[in-house]
Amino acid sequence: MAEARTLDALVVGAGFAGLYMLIKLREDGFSAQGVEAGSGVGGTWFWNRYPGARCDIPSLEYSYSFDPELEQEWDWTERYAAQGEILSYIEHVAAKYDLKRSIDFETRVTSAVWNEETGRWLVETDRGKAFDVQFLILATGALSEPKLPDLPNLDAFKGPVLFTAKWDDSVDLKGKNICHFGTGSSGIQAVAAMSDYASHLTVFQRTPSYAVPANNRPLEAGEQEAAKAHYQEMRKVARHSPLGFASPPRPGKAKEFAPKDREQRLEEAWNAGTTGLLNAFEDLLFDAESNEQAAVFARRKIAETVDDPEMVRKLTPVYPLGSRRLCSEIGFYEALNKPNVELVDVREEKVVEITANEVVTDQDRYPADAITIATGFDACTGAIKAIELVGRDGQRIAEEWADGPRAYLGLAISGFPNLFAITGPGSPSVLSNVIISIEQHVEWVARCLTDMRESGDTVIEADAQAEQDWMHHVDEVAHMTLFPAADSWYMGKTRDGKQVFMPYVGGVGAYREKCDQVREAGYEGFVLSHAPVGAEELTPHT
Ligand code: FAD
Ligand code: N01
Repeated sequence: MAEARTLDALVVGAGFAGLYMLIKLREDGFSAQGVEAGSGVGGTWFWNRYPGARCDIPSLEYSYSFDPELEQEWDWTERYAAQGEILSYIEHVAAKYDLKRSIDFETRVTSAVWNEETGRWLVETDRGKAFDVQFLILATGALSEPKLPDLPNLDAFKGPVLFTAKWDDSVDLKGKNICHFGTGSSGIQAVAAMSDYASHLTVFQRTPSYAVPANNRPLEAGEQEAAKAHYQEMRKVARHSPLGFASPPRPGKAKEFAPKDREQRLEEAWNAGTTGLLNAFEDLLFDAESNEQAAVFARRKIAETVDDPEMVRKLTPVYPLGSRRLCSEIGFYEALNKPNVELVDVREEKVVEITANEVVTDQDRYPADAITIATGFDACTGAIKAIELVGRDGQRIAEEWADGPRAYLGLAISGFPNLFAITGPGSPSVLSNVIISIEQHVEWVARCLTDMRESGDTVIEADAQAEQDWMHHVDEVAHMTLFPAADSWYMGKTRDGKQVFMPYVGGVGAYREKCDQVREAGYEGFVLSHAPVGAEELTPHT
């Protein structure tokens, strides 16, 4: 191993989170370096180049808010930006702030070990580079570690196998017979796009999604200018809203509306784009009866769009609307009406084997020139657990989190001092406009580091009891909603198969206030010390 480079901070990941963290650290005068497994910046938007990929939060909101000049100089072309445009935006930010010179690309952090003697992390990479840093900041993404499907004998397949989460856009799928797996947000977008050019497309679905038409369109003349004129007010509303959007849920409980009025409001919300539907009434994620009324509406929309009743049956979800991630679609249901597209429900028709050129089920054989896979991510914890992370007393993160993740405020982990997880488990992260949540975390961490520099504290660590109380609160709040009613990737699993809800559903605004209060109270629930000493000598700041 090469000699370790000494720095104040190492930032792992160069997506929206890592880039902003680097900007803040530089601005605040810390020596910092970024490390990124990919060959470029962008994170999600670098890797997920599959056809149809785009965001489902309006582009004017799914963008950084920290730099008013950036807000004014960047123009979006569509209401919901496509992957390529978001990547160009991130590239623009990296160039504007001259960030690439501070990032090691094509370099993966493989291990990080806390050194009790020095109060620092020794970080190693797959390129033989090492870093000796005071602070380790994991901007590794909540949706960056792909989950591979359990397809028997996939290695035997001779054609291309493409994963949406690591898409190789040099492979031409036009005119090909494609077998596709997975119908979550990524799969739905990819299926709609591929149906236009595949000679045949067989879609293997395990769990149907609720998908709402994106109603994407080019931004109209004057629309962007109007938003830019009051951008900061819009961002302020988003920062203090439940989900990080500029338009919060409409007041009123669905079940208390007369059927005709309820229907009208749902119709308006349906036509407003994906984020509109769950905002149609204030109680859709809390009240089973209200939710079912909206779910019946969404199921009827599927039945009205898809021609074949047998397909409608397979496509109709039975779990509460929004308890799994609501998807955004542009032509997905219409794609299933095309003569070149068929749908297989793998719960009814089990995949038993992949051969050199087919997918074989217990009922049929499906020829394939290519296989495409959108089976999701090891969400919220996967990228962190993939690092050999060793904290105090040899504690290993994979072992510590085997019964579900624990992190105080979703930011810091007891036993792992001077380490911060941007949008970690226990924070609003994936249940919000993620960029709003990223900015809040990055600014909090940067402030914490400057506070420590001023106070002379060199080590900060989450207090175990505060962490336990926080995770209890995360669980309690989740169980006040309908989220736990479905089996979804929001849930982590314990060793004995119990489910643990990972993101914080208490709201972006309330969470921000809590983090600010913690800081104002002298980092309540953290343990700070002036020197690299053993845990038993530290004084809790409670
Ligand atoms: P990422 O963008 O995931 O970046 C993390 C980076 O860390 C990756 O580049 C990865 O290579 C790198 N990394 C991880 N581990 C290591 C390691 N050990 N060593 C080196 N590098 C490492 N959110 C929304 O709010 N709205 C949307 O519309 C939306 N659309 C999405 C669409 C798709 C297809 C996906 C997958 C996610 C979407 N999300 C959306 C969530 C999205 O992930 C976040 O909005 C945001 O881009 C996350 O940024 P990040 O920097 O936190 O993480
Ligand atoms: O992943 P997913 P994703 N055969 O986990 C199924 C964001 N995002 O990449 O649930 C057939 O949602 C699996 O079934 P089950 C967004 O936050 C946003 O699509 O395990 N199917 C599931 O249905 C999103 O939620 C956008 O029973 C198999 C599906 O594959 C998150 O990223 C776009 C299977 C995976 O769905 C993840 O989305 C894209 C098998 N063997 C992503 N194994 C926007 O538009 C699993 N499945 C904003």
